[in-house]
Amino acid sequence: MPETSIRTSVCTRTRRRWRPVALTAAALLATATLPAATATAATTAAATTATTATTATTATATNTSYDDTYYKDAIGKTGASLKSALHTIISSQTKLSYSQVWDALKHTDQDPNNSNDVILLYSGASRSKSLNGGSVGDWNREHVWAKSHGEFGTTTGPGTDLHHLRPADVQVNSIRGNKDFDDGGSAVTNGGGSLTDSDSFEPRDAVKGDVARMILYMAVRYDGDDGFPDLKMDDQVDNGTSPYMGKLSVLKQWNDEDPPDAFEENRNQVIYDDYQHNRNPFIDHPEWVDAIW
Ligand SMILES: [Ca+2]
Ligand SMILES: [Ca+2]
Repeated sequence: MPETSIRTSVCTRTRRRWRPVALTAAALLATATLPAATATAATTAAATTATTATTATTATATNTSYDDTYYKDAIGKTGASLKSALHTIISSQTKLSYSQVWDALKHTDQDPNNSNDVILLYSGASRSKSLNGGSVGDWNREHVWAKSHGEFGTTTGPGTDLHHLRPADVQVNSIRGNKDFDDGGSAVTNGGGSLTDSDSFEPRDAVKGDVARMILYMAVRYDGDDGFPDLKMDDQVDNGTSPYMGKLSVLKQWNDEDPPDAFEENRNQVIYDDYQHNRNPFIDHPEWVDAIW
């Protein structure tokens, strides 16, 4: 389901279309231009999500196009040997400077319905590409694996890796801070349905799986063999500046509940084709999450 289509389902669920006071002008525009087929897909996905709330599901491959080439040394493996094979595969990459990340995000996260805008990760809002910056109303470069977890900063490396960098509203990004991910909390102001409490952050439903797959990519890609910290998963929410991120059990659940959609698959392809030339294996093969962890 494209990130923008969540607004359609919200609009539909309210059944109060004569008074869409909560919808922004951008959301209304996106809704108006959404293809009927996408709206149907959104409805189907919503129904699927409702089902998975009570039924355990297992993620399945969404893209096997690279199995005979890019992933050939990983196919058939599981556990630590799969993780090791994937680490070797995805570590071959081009690296960007932190300033180059601005222009790359304008490409990878472009609003499918408005080429002048990017979609903001947590809020789901569509915002002008030109509003990149650090002021209220701007969007900035969110490190989904908080850069303080391992203190890798913004020098070229994990701090500039597009696979976990996303446009985010400056204020929402500040609220997320360096919190680990977990369910629960109260609504984040302008957070698009995201929740937070004192020690964790829960993104809106439409990007829960995206967040999980970004975090797990980082844990596989950065193993301490390139001068940067060995990033690891744990099941805690108080990791602070240690090179850990949690909660693994919740992220695994989010991976199952929110499978890759066209927006997420497109940005993986754009990063592979035009920027880093490596892929996030968990977007192509979400089932590899359970195969490793
Ligand atoms: Ca919490
Ligand atoms: Ca998603």
